[in-house]
Amino acid sequence: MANSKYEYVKSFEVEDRLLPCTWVVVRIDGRSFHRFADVHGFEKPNDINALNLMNECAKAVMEDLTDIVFAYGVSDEYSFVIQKASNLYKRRSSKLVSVIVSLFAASYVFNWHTHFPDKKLQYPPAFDGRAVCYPDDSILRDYLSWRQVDCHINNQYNTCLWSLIKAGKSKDCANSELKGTRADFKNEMLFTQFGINYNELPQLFRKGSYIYRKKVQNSTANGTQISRKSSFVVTIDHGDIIGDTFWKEHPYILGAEE
Ligand code: DGT
Ligand code: MG
Ligand code: MG
Ligand code: MG
Ligand code: MG
Repeated sequence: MANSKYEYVKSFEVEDRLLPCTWVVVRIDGRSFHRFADVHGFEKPNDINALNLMNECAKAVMEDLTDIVFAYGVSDEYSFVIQKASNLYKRRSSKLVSVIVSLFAASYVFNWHTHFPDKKLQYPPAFDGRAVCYPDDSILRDYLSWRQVDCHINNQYNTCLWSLIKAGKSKDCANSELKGTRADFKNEMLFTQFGINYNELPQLFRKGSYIYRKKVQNSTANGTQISRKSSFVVTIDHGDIIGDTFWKEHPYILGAEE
């Protein structure tokens, strides 16, 4: 049925197609997770179960939306990188963001009980989301580095803060003790006062998590013939993504020739 008299209302819709041929990053972030973490008694500063749940949700999003080539997560946030050439939802920002955010939130509720078998979900969590275009690989790498540096700075600060609080200091007192201090001071404080070697804390806490489609070679023997095929396995890891090493080992993620 074409053209009812009501069709004109479509003209009120705004165009929100993201720039073509650019990396699209959709970042989602837990809404008021400060409160959510308190209500659900998350371990401070890092709750392994909560982080694993975030990772499982991000993996579910990546497995569903194959145009996502990489994801990086820390705390209550996750960034999803959609390949430059993608035409998913005609690159409409509102569609991409709403599908990713709702799939993530639904997965969070769906998978809650496997990570917190003894804790009842007290209320439905929500996530916000936004999409940003980055025009080239180097700026995309800088975006991801920005998030991983943020992870490090926050984790180092929070590790010190909660060590002081667990040792009996008030939150205000612990905050003022740390105010304006440098990284080496914080590492020294953790080591001398609390016997914590910062660099030996789990990579999950210090570096966050990334998910990518790892290329694996499968060899199958058929008589004397050996045929090799490669496939991609969605993989979670917690290493450094600021330096070149990871990207040189997996050049296919950003689409460069091997
Ligand atoms: P927003 O994002 O503006 O709605 O507000 P929040 O409260 O979500 O603030 P945000 O996203 O800047 O900070 C994340 C909060 O989530 C932070 O206050 C502490 C909480 N959080 C995230 N991961 C953990 C965790 O593993 N353990 C604990 N205890 N809290 C966590
Ligand atoms: Mg926020
Ligand atoms: Mg948040
Ligand atoms: Mg956050
Ligand atoms: Mg529809």
